[in-house]
This record gives sequence, structure tokens and C-alpha cells, in this order.
Amino acid sequence: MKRVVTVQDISCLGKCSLTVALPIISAMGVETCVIPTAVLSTHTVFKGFTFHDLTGEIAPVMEHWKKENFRFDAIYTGYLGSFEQLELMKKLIADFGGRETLAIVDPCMADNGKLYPGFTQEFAFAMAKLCGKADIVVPNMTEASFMLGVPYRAGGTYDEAYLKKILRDIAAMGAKKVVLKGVEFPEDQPSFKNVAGKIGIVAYDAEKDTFSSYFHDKVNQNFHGTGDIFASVFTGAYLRGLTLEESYSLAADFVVEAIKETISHENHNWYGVDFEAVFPYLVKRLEK
Ligand code: PXL
Repeated sequence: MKRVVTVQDISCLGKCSLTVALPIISAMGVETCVIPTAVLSTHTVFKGFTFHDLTGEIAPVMEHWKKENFRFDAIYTGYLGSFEQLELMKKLIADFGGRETLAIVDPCMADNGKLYPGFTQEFAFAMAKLCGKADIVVPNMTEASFMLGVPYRAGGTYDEAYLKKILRDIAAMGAKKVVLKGVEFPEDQPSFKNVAGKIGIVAYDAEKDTFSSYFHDKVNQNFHGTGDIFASVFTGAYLRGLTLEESYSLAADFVVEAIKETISHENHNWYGVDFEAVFPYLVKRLEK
């Protein structure tokens, strides 16, 4: 069985970070070790959340694991709350990474043109340095723009040439593969056809200098935690041996299924999606 270590916070209620990564990756048949970075009563979109920092535990956990000679097939980092945690993640990748260990970094810190509460442009540049140590990074357009220090351009306002430059510039920071989420073109592009009115993923493989993509119908509702669900399914799928394209397509499809399930209930909650109800879909797709 493949084994991943994922590092992110525990938002006790909120359906994001570790409370989605652990069930999803485990359900995909991959052993999921965790390093919790903090305990929050909820994610930071709620008002009045409590916060208990666990940064001091990270190095001791890593030291113990080194003594035990544990190995991981992948390291997957998500929401990180401080510069110190970014440095610790570089050390985690340096100490446990290598040819047999994939480093996946989700630079989870922004969406819809804005940084999440508590984050700064300086943090985004520091996150870009962590992304430079990764094999695969999975930013959305907002995160990519902040990491590059360029103005955010909303979906549908850019063309293929602009998008390809963003992907190449992110890869130039060091990552081998860039999986960019939430891409929307206003109309068909030279290499991306049948994309008008759709949303999708464009990925860049820097070693091969090739682009690939997956576009699907847009569901007009934004939910919190879907980026974490995407990164978790992507990680699980890739470790289960799916190709890069198959992995991000499955991740996107699963997020859409979870959103559709959520909005099919009249009094659905606003803070996260009902991914728990669509696990059968995920498992069936993996069996194919
Ligand atoms: O879903 C990303 C995320 C994870 N963890 C915490 C968050 C957020 C987004 O705001 O606040 C604590």
C-alpha cells in the first residue's frame, strides 16, 4: 500500500484541510499519515474561530520519524499558517523527499482574487519558494498570480498565451509539473477547443514542455474546501497509478459531483460540500 504524509491544519468543523484529506485519501486505498499544523475550532471564514498553533510539534515528529527510518511515497502539504511552517516543509521535503517520494504542494492561501484572512503578499512569495521544491504544485489562478506578483485576472479575461506564460513562470520557480485550477477562457483558443462557458484545469509538464487540459461544465456556486478536496483526490489518484491527466480530471469530476450533491438538498450548509455522500462515485471511478 502506498503511503502519504499530509501536513495541514485541523479545522474541527468546516470540511477542509485534514478533515477532508484524511478520509478522502484513505478511502482511495492509500495510507494517510498526518502532521497537524494547528487546531482551529472552524476554518477562518467563520467569525470568532479559536486557534492553537502546533508548529512546535512538527520538528519533533519529523525527528522521531527519521530515527524510525519511515519512508513516504508522497508528501502533500496544504494550508500552512506561518513562515516558520514553510521552512519546516522545506526541511520535510529535504529530509524525506527524493526520487521515490513525490512532493505535492497546494499553495492554499487565496481564492477569487483575494488572500485568505491573515495572509500577505510577502507570505505568497515565501510560498512560491516552497512550491519551487515540489514535484507537482496545484495552485488556483489567484494563488498563481500572488506567487508571481502579477495582478489577478478573473476567469474569462485572458487568453491562451497569457495562461501559458503563467504556467511556465510558476514552473520556472522549480516545480516539475504545474496543475492550474479554475481556468476559464472567453472563447476557443488555438490549443484549447470547446471551452467557452466551461471551467477547467490546464497543466504544464516542464520536463516535457507540454500542456494538457480538462474542461467541464461550470456549476455556478462557490464552496469552501473544494480546493482541498481537489488536491486530496489528485494525490490519491496519482499514487494509485493514474496518469497526471487522469488524476486531475478525476479530482475535478469528484468536486463537481460533491457540489451537485450538496446543492440538491434545500437546506444545505454553506461552509463546505457533502463529499461524504459521493464516495461511491470516487471508488467506482478508481476501479475502472
Ligand atoms: O480550505 C482552505 C483552508 C484550510 N484551513 C483553514 C482555512 C482555509 C481557508 O480559509 O481557513 C484554517
